[in-house]
Amino acid sequence: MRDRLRAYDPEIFDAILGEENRQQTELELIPSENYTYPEVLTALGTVFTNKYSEGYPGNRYYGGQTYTDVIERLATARARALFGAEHANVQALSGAAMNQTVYYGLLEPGDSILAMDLTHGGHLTHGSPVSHMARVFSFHRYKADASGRIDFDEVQRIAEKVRPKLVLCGHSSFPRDLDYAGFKRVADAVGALTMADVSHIGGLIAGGAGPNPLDHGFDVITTTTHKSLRGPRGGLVLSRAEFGRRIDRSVFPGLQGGPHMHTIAAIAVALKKAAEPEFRDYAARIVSNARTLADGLIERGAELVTGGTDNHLVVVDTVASFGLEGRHAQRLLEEVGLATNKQLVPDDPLPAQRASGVRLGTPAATTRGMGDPEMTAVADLFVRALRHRDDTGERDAVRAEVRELCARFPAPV
Ligand code: DSN
Repeated sequence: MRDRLRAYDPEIFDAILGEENRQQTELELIPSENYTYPEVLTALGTVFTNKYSEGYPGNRYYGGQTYTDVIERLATARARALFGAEHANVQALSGAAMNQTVYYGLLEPGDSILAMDLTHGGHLTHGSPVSHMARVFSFHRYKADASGRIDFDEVQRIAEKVRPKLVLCGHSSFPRDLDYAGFKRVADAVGALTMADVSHIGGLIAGGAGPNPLDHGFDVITTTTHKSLRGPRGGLVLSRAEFGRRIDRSVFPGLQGGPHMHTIAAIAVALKKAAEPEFRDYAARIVSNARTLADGLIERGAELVTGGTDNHLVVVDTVASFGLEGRHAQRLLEEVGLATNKQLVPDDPLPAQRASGVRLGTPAATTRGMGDPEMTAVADLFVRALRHRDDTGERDAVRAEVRELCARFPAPV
């Protein structure tokens, strides 16, 4: 099959080879990225991409659904079992659609949503002013303190003022565990629903390495499937049974058309993998690797947002640590083979395209089999790359060490 593509479209084929080589020879430290399983890639590249399946198993708009129903039933059953959810929808095309379906399904336009401040780790789809969601719903914000603790008396004061219909927690750049019971108490006090977007930490929850909001009575959790879960790009909406029908109708016909059944087949495979005992070990190693990486960075003088991590990521304040804007740090790191991304820090005075920090995460490095010694080495390489940015010899040495580390721990690409 690859030979046919190579012969027919060498430009695309060469770009695929180039990307495979980049993923193999660079160290992926972007916390939202990972290497999926070969079995998932196989399921993705199948004839299910040919099929339209609007609707849900047993109730579709088109015929020919014998096998699509098989995979969607398996995917939803596996998702429910893995997260302990009463209802699962596996059709959301990815994270943004996934979160929109919850807002549209459970709320009315104009309703208030209480969500985390974006510079403190909240996400674009949690009502960033540049998103369409901010034109439809009224978002209000809470923050964490410098250690990452959330003051729930303050959250409650805000909630009493803005009377949210939904209390939303979750993050794309917050290195600490959240106190889900605290959010639930606030929501109950003002009669709001609760939603946690656990996209980054879905794999940690599935593997028992992080708290599960559903254990604290949350109404809905959402997670993308391609981050710590190691699946294909997609989204899960997991909820209490009473919201299942509203969520399903919100996904289809509310927001989306035909589900991507090849993706759903691949999600089902990833969920089967995540239920295996080895995945618990993997999830635990993601967290222990992040702690070792954080310790190594702190020992070398880097300043971390909240001073450390409980999960899979760390945020380095590169302005405070190295006198470098995040965008410049990202470029310098990429030049030596360390893939990171610039990141706002709490109350960042810089815009997102410049940012005062970078975000690092351990899911992909852990997939490569790296452990504590390698995380300490990565902390060292990271600091040397930024501190000795004007020293060509040192930067060449760092680049060579990154390549050697990647060669010793091959990525499954
Ligand atoms: N793009 C993902 C992330 O990097 O966190 C979520 O939007």
